[in-house]
Order: sequence, then C-alpha cells, then structure tokens
Amino acid sequence: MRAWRLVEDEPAEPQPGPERPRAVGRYLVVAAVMLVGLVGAGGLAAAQTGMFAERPDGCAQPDRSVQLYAVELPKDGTQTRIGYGLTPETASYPGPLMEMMEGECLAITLHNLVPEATLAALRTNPSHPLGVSLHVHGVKYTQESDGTVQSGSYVPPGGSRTYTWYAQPRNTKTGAQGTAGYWWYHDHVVGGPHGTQGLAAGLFGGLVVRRPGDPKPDRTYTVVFGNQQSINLRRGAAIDTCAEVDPQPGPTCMVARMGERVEFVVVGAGNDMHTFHLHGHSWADTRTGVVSNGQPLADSVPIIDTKVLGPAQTFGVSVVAGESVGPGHWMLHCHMQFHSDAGMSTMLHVLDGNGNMPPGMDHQHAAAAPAAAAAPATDDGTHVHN
Ligand SMILES: [Cu+2]
Repeated sequence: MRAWRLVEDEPAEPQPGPERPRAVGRYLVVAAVMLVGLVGAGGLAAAQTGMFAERPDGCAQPDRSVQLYAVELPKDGTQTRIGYGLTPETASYPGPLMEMMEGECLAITLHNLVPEATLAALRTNPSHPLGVSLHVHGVKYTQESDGTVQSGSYVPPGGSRTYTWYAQPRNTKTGAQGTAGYWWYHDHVVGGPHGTQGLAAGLFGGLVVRRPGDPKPDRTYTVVFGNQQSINLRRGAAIDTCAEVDPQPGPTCMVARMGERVEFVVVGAGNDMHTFHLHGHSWADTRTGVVSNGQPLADSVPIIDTKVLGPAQTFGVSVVAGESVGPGHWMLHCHMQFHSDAGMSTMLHVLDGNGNMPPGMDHQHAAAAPAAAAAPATDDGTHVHN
C-alpha cells in the first residue's frame, strides 16, 4: 500500500497458476529464446506457447487492475470509429486518460467488443489476423504486453487479454532513469502490422506517469494532433462542442475555471509534424511543465507557448487557467498555418469563478479549407458562442 496512490485501489485480479520463482522464470525465458533461435520458429510461436515473461522485473504483482473495452462507435461520415473505454458505454476517442505513479504496476484487461466484420473491413491484407491490442509508450512491459501481431499479444474479436505496465522508478544506484512523463497508448494490430487503421479509427489515449511531489492538475485533457489537420480526429467546429451554459468537459470540450491548474497530454499521431500553441498562457519546458521552486533554474529553463510535435512524440503542458489574462476563449491550435487554416484549431474555455462563460466574448473558428476535405469531420466553417 502506498500513500501517494492517485486513484482508488481495486483489488488486483488473482493471477492464474502458481508463481514461479523469478530465477527459474529467467532460465525459462533464456531457454525459450534459444529454442526459438534454433528452430527459427519466430515470435508468434513463442507467444502461443507462453514463453515470454509475463511481467517486467520489479513488478512481482500488479498493484491495481482496470478493465478496458474496445468498442465500435458511430461512424463519422464514412469513417469507422472505434474507441477505448473504461466501460463499453464510455468508449471515446481519445480513450480514457491513464495515470500511474512511478513504482506502480498496472494490469489492464482489454476486452475486444468490436465486431469481426468491422475489423475485417479495415484489414489491408486478407491474411492479417483480426483483433485489437494495447501498445504503450514510455513504461516497461514484456513481449506478452507488447500488443503486436508479431508477439501474439493481441485480442481476437470477443476475447480479452491482460496487459501489464510497470512505471519503473528512478534508481540512482542502478542508473535507471525512471518512467515519469507524458506518454500514450494505442492499438498496434487493426488493419495491418502497425495498427495504422486502428489509430485512424480512434484507438489511442494518453498516459501520465507522475513522480511523488509532482504538481497535481485540476483537469487533464488529451490533445492528439493527427492526420488531415485533425485534433482528436476532428476538425473545425467538430473539435469544440462545448455548451454555452454549464459546459461539460470531455473529448470535444476543453473547459476550466479561473485559477485551476490545467494539464494537457499532447500527442502526435499519423504522418505530419505539428506545432502545439495555446493563446494567453505559457509554460516551462520541463518534464512537468513547471519549475518547482523557480529561482535557481529560472534562466536555464525556457518558458514557451509553442512546441513542435512529430509523429509519436508526446509532452505535457501545465498552465494555470486564465492566470493574469482572465477568463475567455483561448485558442489552442497547430501553428503550421495551413493546418490551422484547415480547421486544426480549438479553444480552452476559461470560465469565471462561478463557472460561467464570460459574456460578450464571441469567438469563431477558422473555416476548413476545401483542399483538406478528405478529413472525415465536415465543417460548416464557423461556430459562435453566445
Ligand atoms: Cu499541424
């Protein structure tokens, strides 16, 4: 039991079978690798016979377990949409934010509820297996939890599989760097060997690994900059569906009250470079987005309001909503001009202390350029609050 746990514990699921002593397990792994090398059977055969270690060193038992569901969602135009959810009913894109503390070991059981026909339609090659998976960046996992076809670690339609993530802590004796940071998870199987079609359908989400003492945000939003000038697979008005009265935070509504610490998990997906920019706010270009005690490092840490983002890169942004600038509709957009002009732009709505949208602050999103019409999100050009 750790005092710093962020989320209520759920009892760890009992693991099937007796625990093997670790040294024996290692011998088995070594033997398995040698065997595979000798017979040239490849990773798939190894996975099918259960030869890989189930969990990384340091992660004897999961501290916590969660259930995750892959669910087909309503199409966006003609585009298939699939999301991850902590329940089937709450599946979304991006998927739920995963939060871990360094030292924690998390068991995630992924249930594949996506119809077989849907996965078959997304397949780029008829010999490619049908399934979904969970592949994570930044934290430690064994091949059993790699989430790839190559390692056999995916979930066929109707099936489930438990993936184990270990937020390895920093260790000054061994030189281990730790895993604290901003990461993401995604499918690596749907459609082809790299899950490109799964990513395009919505199977991705953010992961934050914190270190004890890190600043605690009041709200966290996952912002995935992707193909076809999209934010979370949407463009223009579709990115921001905040109600004018009592807006509810969600994948298409970024809202905060004055003075709240707002954190963004920023993820690059797809094939393009982007630049994340937030109006009216700036942050420290550190692991956490803040300089903990200011003075000693103040001149060696850049304070920025824009950061370049390439495919699969991730970073965190932490700001105090409206600090010094007040409530308002603060643009958040890609600063590659042709991307923002095509609708890659949304808002952080900073409400007043009573939770109201500030009056008299109409705003508009730029029109989506016709040249980018291949993106699924249709866009009538503008939307206005108030
Ligand atoms: Cu961009």
